[in-house]
Amino acid sequence: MLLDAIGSFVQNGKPLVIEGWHAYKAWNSNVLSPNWLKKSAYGKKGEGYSSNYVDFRDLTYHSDDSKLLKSLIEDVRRQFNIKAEGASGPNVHNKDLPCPDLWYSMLFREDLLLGALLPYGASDYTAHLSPEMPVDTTMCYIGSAGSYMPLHKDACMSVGHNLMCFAEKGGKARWYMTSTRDSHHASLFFRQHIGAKVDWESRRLTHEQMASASFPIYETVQKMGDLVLIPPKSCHQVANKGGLTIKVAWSRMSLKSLYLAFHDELPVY
Ligand SMILES: O=C(O)CCC(=O)C(=O)O
Repeated sequence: MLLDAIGSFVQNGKPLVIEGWHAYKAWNSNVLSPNWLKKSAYGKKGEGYSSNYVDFRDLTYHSDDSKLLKSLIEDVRRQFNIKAEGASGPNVHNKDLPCPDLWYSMLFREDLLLGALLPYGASDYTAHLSPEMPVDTTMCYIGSAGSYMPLHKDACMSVGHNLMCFAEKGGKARWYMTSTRDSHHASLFFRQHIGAKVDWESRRLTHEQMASASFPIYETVQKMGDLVLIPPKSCHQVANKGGLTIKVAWSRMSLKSLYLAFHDELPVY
C-alpha cells in the first residue's frame, strides 16, 4: 500500500507525508543529533574559515553570514527560549548545510528508506547523468520558532523530500503546499492578490492569506520522523515552531519532473 501511494503520488501531484521513520531499527538518534554535529569536525572549509564554520540566514535582516556550527546551534536554541518567553528576538536558521557523510550513509540505504525514494535510486533520473556531472541535492536545515523558508518552488520540477531527523522541546514545522496542477494558477494568484512573487523566494504568507486562495492548499505539521514528499512544481512554504529541529532534504528527478522541466521550466531560461 505504501509503495502504491509513493508510486501514484507524483502522478497525482498532491503532497504526501509518511510518518514514523525514526522507529526503524537502522535509525541512530545519537548520530542524527545536534550534539553529534557539534562534536564532529564538520563545516565550511576554505579561506577565512576554520573547519567548523557554516552558513546561516538571518531572516530579520535578510542577510546571509557564517559562524561556528556550535554557536549557530546555541543561537537557534536561544531564539526558541526568547520566543517562548513572548519576547521578540533574532530569526536565524541554517539552510543548505551539506549532509554529513555519515548521515548520508546511514539514511540513504534501502533497509531504512525505500528504494523508490532514494537519491540516485531507481526512480531518480539524475542517476543517469554522466559521472563527470554528479548532482548532490542532499542538504540539512536547522531552525526553531521564528525561522522559516519563504514561499518558493524547488529547482527543475524535481520531487522534494524532507525528513525531520531531530526535534527537541516540541520542535515541528508547519507546511503549506500546492499541487502540481495548481502551481501556475497559484503563482498568478499570489502575485496578483498578495503581491508575492514565488520565484523571488522572499515572502512568508500568513495562514489567512493561504486560506484566501481560490485553489486547494495542503497543510501539514511535520514532526520528528515525518517525511514530507513535495510534488514537482509545488509552491510551498515552511515555518518552524517550538524548539530546535534538524531536517534532511533531497530531490529526485522523476520521469514527470523531466517532462515538466523540459516543457515548462527550461523555456524560461
Ligand atoms: O525545512 C525547511 O526549513 C525548508 C525545506 C524546504 O523548503 C524544502 O525542503 O523544499
